[in-house]
Amino acid sequence: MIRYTTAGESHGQMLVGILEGVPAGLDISASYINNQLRRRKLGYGRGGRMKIETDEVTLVSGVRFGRTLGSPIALMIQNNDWKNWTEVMSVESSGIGIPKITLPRPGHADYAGSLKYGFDDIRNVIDRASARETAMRVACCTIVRKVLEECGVLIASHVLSIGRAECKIRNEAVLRALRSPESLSALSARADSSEVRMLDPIAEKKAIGLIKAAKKQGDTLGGVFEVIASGLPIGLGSYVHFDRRLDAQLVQALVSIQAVKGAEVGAAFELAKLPGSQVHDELLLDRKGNIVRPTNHAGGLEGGVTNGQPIILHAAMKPISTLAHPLRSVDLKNRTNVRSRYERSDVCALPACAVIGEAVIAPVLANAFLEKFGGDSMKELQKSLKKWAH
Ligand code: EPS
Repeated sequence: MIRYTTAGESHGQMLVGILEGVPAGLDISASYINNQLRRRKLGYGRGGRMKIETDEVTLVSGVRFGRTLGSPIALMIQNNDWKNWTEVMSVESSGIGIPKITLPRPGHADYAGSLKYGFDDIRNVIDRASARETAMRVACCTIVRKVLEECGVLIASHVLSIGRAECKIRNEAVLRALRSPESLSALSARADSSEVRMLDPIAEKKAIGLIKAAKKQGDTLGGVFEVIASGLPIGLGSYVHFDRRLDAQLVQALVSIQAVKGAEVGAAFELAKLPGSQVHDELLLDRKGNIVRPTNHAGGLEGGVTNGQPIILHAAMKPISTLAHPLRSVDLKNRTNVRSRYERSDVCALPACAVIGEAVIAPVLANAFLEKFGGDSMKELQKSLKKWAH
C-alpha cells in the first residue's frame, strides 16, 4: 500500500517527503512533478511568499533512469525564504534573543497547538501548521497521480465559489467533462487559465473584485471547490467495513488540507433537502444492452464503492485565519486582552487549495486500485486491471 510522510517547517531549510509503496516501472521526472507544484503556487489572492519560492523538487531516491524502483522515494523542496529566517528557525542555536510570539491568531492552530505541545513561543506551531507543507504533499501525491493516469484515471478541479461569488449554473464544461474523460483535461486547462480557477466568467469577475476588496479591508476569503476523478473502474472501496468505504477516505483526505473545514460527495448537503425519488441515480439499459445512469447525483460512489461514474467531491475552505486587521485575542504571556498579530499571508488561496485537493485524493484512489488489482510493478497492475471489464 502507498503511504507518505512529509517533514519541514514553513520557514525552515526545506520540505522533505518519503513516499513508499509506488509500484516499480512508473515513468516519472522532476519536471512532471514541478508542473503540479507550479499550478499549486498560482491564483489571484496569494501573498508575497509565492514570488520568493521556486518550488522545484529534487528526487533523491527510489527512481533510476526516470523509472520508479519500487523502493521508497525521497523528495526535497528547498524553501528559498529560509535565507531570511536562518536565525529565527535555527536548528542548533539557543534561540536566546529571538522574540517569542505570544499572541494567538483566532482560527489558526496557534492557541490549541501551543497549549498542546507546551510551547511559550507560537512560532513553533505556526511554522508546521502552515499550508507551506502542501508543496511536499503535492509533490508526493503527483507521483501517485501518475500511477493512476497510467491506469486511465484523470483528476481535475475547479473553484465553485469564493466568498459570495458563486458559479450559479452547472457549467457546460463540467457536464461535458462528466460524460467523457478526455473533456476532463479540457476542463482542467480552462480552470487553469482563470486566475481564480473558476469556469463561470461572471463569478470569476465577481470573485476577483471580492478578493481585491478583502485585501483593502485587511480581510480574507474562503470558498468551495470541486474535484472530479474519471476513468475509475467499478468496485473500488467496499461497503463491508466502515474504514474501507472509499467516500469516507476521500473526505478525510480533503479535510486534512490546511483550512478545509468540510467536504461532501456529490452535492450531498443540497440533495439532503430532496425526496429520494429526485436523488437516486436510476439504472437503464441502452440500445446496446449496456447499463447506463442518466444522472450522477451520488458522485460516483454508492455504498462507499465506485460505481463507474466519475467521482465528484466538494470541499469548503474557511477564510484564511491570518488577517491584516487582526481579531481580538489574548496575550498568553501576560494574559491581557489585545488585538492579534499579522504576518505576511494570503488573502485567498482557493485556486491553490483546489489543486491540492486533486493531489491528496490520488493516494486514496491508488490504494483502492492496489487493493483490488495488486501489483509490484506497473505492468502487473495494468494487466490485472485490463482483465476487469464491465
Ligand atoms: C501560510 C502563510 C503564507 C502562505 C503559506 C501558508 O506564508 P508566509 O507566512 O511565508 O507568507 O504563503 O503558503 C505557502 C508558503 C505555500 O507554499 O503555499 C500559512 O500560514 O499557512
